[in-house]
Amino acid sequence: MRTSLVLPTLAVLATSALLVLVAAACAAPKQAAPTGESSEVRVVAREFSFEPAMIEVQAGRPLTLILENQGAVEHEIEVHGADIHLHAGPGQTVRGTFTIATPGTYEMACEIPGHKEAGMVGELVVR
Ligand SMILES: [Cu+2]
Repeated sequence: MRTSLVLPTLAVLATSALLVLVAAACAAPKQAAPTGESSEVRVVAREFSFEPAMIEVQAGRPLTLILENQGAVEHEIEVHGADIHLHAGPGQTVRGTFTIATPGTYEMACEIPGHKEAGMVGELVVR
């Protein structure tokens, strides 16, 4: 007669244990962002500007630069002093990941003839 009592008790215990596990999983804090996480910056190019015209990033950290060309002609981003160059045809979006080790203020410009002079310049600030 004892088994008829023991079995339901075990079933209840097992269910409770499962509920505790599920609750613990739900309450677990969100995973912290790993160090060295890349940052993503989107720059919109059109005739004849960059938006934003100033980008701020952290030295030694991967930067994914997205160039979205909303203009009617091709545009590019070249960062002088850093090995960054992206080129996008009209309506195109291109991306590249770069890491700049040295803090400083770098000039970025569209090097399509005449575009820089027309206002396609900006600054990349590395801190
Ligand atoms: Cu341009």
